[in-house]
Amino acid sequence: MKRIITGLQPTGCITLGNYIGAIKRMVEYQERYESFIFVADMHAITVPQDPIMLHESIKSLIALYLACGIDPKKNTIFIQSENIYHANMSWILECHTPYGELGRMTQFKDKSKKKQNFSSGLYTYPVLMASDILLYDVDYVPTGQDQKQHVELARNIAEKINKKYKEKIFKIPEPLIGKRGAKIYDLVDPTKKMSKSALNPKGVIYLMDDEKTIRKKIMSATTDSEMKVVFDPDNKPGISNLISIYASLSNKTVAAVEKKFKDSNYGEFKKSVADRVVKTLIPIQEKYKKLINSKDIDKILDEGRDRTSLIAYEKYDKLKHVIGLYR
Ligand code: ATP
Ligand code: LTN
Repeated sequence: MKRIITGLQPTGCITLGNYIGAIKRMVEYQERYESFIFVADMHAITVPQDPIMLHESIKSLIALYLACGIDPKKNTIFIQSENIYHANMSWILECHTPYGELGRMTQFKDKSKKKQNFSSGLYTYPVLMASDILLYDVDYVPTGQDQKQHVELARNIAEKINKKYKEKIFKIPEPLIGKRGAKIYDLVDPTKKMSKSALNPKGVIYLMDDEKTIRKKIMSATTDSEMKVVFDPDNKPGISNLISIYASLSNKTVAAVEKKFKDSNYGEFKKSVADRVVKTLIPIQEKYKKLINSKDIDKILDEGRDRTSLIAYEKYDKLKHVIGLYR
């Protein structure tokens, strides 16, 4: 079975965009791949975090993974900071990564522009991500388009080290980017990605929003004056986004959704989208409430930490030996 790994950062509240673009895909992949999924808590501290909020978000994200259908029998679920080899190997990888290459990363350029005193961690962030990936000899890395450049950097680092030490230490991973329509946009400004860190919450559906809030946000989503439920992202970004949401949550194609609503007005269509989102999120929220204080989570995380530490130790130790770091 091919192996995959992905992580989400425990920053802010998880959105419908994160669910459709990342978590739901992992639920589908768990049937086909040997899957590793983790909470990228060390990536989260590349920008300032409140310690209490961060602590709460870590466990909350694990409970959400489970509530969304990530099956602990089919996935290895863990917290990045509980496995010491991620940071240890990241240091060795940093020492093999040209300084200039990190400065070219789009995410770094965007995020560093917004802050005056950003941390060095924001700069080396992609190397830690390379470590997350390369420790496990994965075949694929499911992520959004925004993370593709980071996966490419991981490939470059792996190839460089394999070549330098003339040994196949690392498997070269491939990004697994979701298909078109898997990117969800802000409901108020449908030209912008639906994002955890959006300033206006009206455009963002959070996984924990109650039914009334979900309906209100969808019914007031920005559309156009044409009154045709047709997928045309350039000219009708609002309606196209709602079509994507409906298609993804009902596992239908965009064409099938267009056909289903060809005689509907926007009000009727929006109501159906809202029904579909409510039908998806309310059961997740109920499961989440049961899981968040359950002892099962600790057991799953202990197992995840122990299993991944064994695998990661082997790779880290091999690398140390190859580069001469042993007595
Ligand atoms: P931020 O607002 O801080 O940039 P984010 O909402 O983009 O956060 P991340 O933690 O960076 O969230 O992303 C987690 C995963 O969710 C990534 O794989 C990313 O590609 C995916 N994702 C995030 N937003 C969307 C979206 N609007 N549509 C589809 N996938 C998304
Ligand atoms: N950078 C990613 C989170 C992340 C990740 C990874 C994803 C950290 N390490 C390894 C895949 C594989 C993000 O912000 N979405």
